[in-house]
Amino acid sequence: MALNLRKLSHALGAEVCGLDVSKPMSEAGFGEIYQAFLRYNILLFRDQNITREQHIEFSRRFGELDRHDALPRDRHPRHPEILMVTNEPKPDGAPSDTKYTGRQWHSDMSFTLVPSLGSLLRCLSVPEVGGDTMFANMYLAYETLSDGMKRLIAGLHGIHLSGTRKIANTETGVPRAEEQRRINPPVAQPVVRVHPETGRKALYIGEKVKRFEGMTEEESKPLIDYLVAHATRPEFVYRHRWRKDDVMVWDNRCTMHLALGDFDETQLRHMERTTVLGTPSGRVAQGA
Ligand SMILES: O=C(O)CCC(=O)C(=O)O
Repeated sequence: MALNLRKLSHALGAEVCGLDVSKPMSEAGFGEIYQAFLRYNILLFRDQNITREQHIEFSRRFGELDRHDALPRDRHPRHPEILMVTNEPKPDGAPSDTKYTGRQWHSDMSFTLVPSLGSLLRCLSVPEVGGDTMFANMYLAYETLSDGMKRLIAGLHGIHLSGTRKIANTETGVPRAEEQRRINPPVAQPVVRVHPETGRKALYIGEKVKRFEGMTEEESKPLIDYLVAHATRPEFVYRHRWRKDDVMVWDNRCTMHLALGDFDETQLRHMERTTVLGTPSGRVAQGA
């Protein structure tokens, strides 16, 4: 199978044109997709009118799926492999628990000891305008730092928090962020990660990083802010405008992403995500 690829931006991303992900695919055929995934870091498949089961089945080709025990409130009640990302209010009219998912630059599950290999997001409904997702190439972010900065961050670990959302659990009144941190204590991750498959170094940082291990928040903040601003310079970023039935897969080991909240909240934005388990990384943070 020769893949028909179209680049999405200079920094990262490719569209795989004319492929139906629900159709049977040989090992060799999927191997080509996986090589493109490693090369372009995000892949887009358009016009995938698929079921949840087909979404899960295709995702399993990338590896074992997370059942989202770290985010129990956000998963689909009958399909634990699917994480809801929706602003659709609950049947009683309360706001969706996942209304603000992804509103900070992050890499999925970085606040766990098994951060994700990759995520596959399926678009079921988008607002008339806005609600795009931005992706940043963290290889380029690392490689374009000065040698001095590379030396400075080489041994650093960032403390990643699971939730910073202010929305409260409507049953208990406990803020979501507090609830999530009870399940997921803060985790220290290396600021520079070696991609386990490509061997390339990538910056592993984001807006869920509270401070560096062994340093105060005050001391850490300027450097965290600098690294996030550097990594999200326009030349390292792709901005995706969603269409219904888009499926996007991204490599969490060398990208980070941000869901933009720039749309009319009365309009439905409904996405569903599967999360592929990665390799162990990091350690539970001490004294966080
Ligand atoms: O809704 C989006 O565009 C991205 C969601 C997100 O950040 C995530 O699933 O981690």
